[in-house]
Amino acid sequence: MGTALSSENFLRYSYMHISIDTRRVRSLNDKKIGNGPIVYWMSRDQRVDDNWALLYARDLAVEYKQPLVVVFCLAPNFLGAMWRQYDFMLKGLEEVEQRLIELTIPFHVLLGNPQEELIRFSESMHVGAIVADFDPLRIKRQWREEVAKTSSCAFFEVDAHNIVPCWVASSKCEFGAYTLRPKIRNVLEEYLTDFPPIEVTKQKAYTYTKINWTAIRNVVCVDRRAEPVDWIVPGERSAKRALYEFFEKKLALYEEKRNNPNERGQSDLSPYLHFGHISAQRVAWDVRQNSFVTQESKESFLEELIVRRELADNYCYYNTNYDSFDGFWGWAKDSLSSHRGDPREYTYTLEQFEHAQTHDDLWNAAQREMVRTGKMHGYMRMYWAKKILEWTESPEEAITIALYLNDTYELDGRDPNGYTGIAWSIGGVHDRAWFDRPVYGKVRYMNANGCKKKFDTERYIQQNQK
Ligand code: FAD
Ligand code: FO1
Repeated sequence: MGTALSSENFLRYSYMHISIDTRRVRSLNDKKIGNGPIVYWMSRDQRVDDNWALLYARDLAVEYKQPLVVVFCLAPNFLGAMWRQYDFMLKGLEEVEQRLIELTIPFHVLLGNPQEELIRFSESMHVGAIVADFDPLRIKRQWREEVAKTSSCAFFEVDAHNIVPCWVASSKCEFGAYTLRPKIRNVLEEYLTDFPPIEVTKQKAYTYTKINWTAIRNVVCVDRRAEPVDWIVPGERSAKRALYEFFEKKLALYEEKRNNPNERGQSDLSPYLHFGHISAQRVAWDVRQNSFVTQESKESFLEELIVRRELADNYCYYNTNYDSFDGFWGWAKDSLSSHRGDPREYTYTLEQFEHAQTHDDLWNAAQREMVRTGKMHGYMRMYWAKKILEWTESPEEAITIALYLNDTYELDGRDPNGYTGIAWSIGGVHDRAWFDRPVYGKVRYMNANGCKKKFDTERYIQQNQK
């Protein structure tokens, strides 16, 4: 578990020109900053602008008069990601490289296991300190803890993803949005600020060999069950364009349209937020500055962007069982277990789900939308996951199938939002108990009639025939 900068550390750095709020920073080992380059280990926040981790590494480099270097450790097979997600991510990283060349900041992509590759790299370069960005996922925590323990230099973690740093917002797993919201609101004004520009003095001894992206593409997971999609362009520049397009065309009607799968009323920012091509703080800051939209439209969007998203990080950070039945609250585990023996009117195999071969046209349409576009509409994700609970033999099987399909086809998959969305749908996490019913127990039930009352389901089915 990281520690906030100790008072001694804080004092040691307090004279530094720090452009970030040091409550975003935690030291993960007790090593001193050595006499060598400062490395930003980019992982979750794959962007140059509006990146608190990069800004902190820059501050250290300036203070210690050391070169600044950015490193990305590329895992050839990350949590079952498909070519769809790798293609999106690698194109975004190519743009990161172009931006870093303009700033004369060397960029290295290390292939393989970070615990080995990053250690090897930092030893060969006699690195003075490593700055990592925060990510609550188990695999990332293992990576960071392993490197922090093994490395001979100082190791810091910066929450560059959340507006209110995860460990500041709350020190425990929250029951729901209603318990986290006031904690975020209490400190939001301290953290929801604009960003300083990432200016660096041209690094004198800068020599750089461009990365061979073709060679890299040839060694990562090329499982093509999920092909790249063409409706969204990866990278920092396109993410900013998408944000301003959302402002112009959709933010004003977000509250009204966001839950209608026949309208494209959502922002479509989740792939960019997932890969860190844009900062949620940038989005929130610019929404706030936007004077063309009513306050309630802004509030409705900021509730999802800030409270719901940070609640997901809270769930994954403070609940190590975030991707399993054991992570559910007690009432849900008891209730679902008491209905294990209930007869299921329909049951389907993973293949039948994956190929949209259920009896339910609406569910099949949602599955096809996800496979075809890499982004199922947010409202349909709830219905989609709940029906997997209804049509499998156990909640454990339901979670396994939902996670597999979500993370195989969604561009924004393998994200705390996904683990938490599935835990909400199948295990009632962050939701309340409802009246008891077969199979679901007290977990909220959803059915096609409920959808019909909300939107034209026939039209959605027609739009997603293939
Ligand atoms: P908008 O409505 O424009 O919202 C803007 C941003 O707010 C989103 O990008 C997201 O960061 C945040 N947000 C919105 N709704 C939620 C929510 N319910 N929970 C957490 N954050 C939210 N989101 C993912 O990023 N990856 C996933 O793999 C994922 N899987 C999900 C699975 C299920 C079963 C459910 C119920 C939800 C899942 N979500 C997931 C959450 C949500 O559906 C998506 O974040 C949203 O649909 C993304 O589209 P958007 O960016 O256009 O959303
Ligand atoms: N993060 C990395 O640091 N290295 C990777 O090779 C990597 C691959 C990857 C592939 C698909 C995907 O959806 C995410 C991937 N990530 C990788 C993690 C990503 O950057 C996000 O940090 C987390 O998934 C969100 O918490």
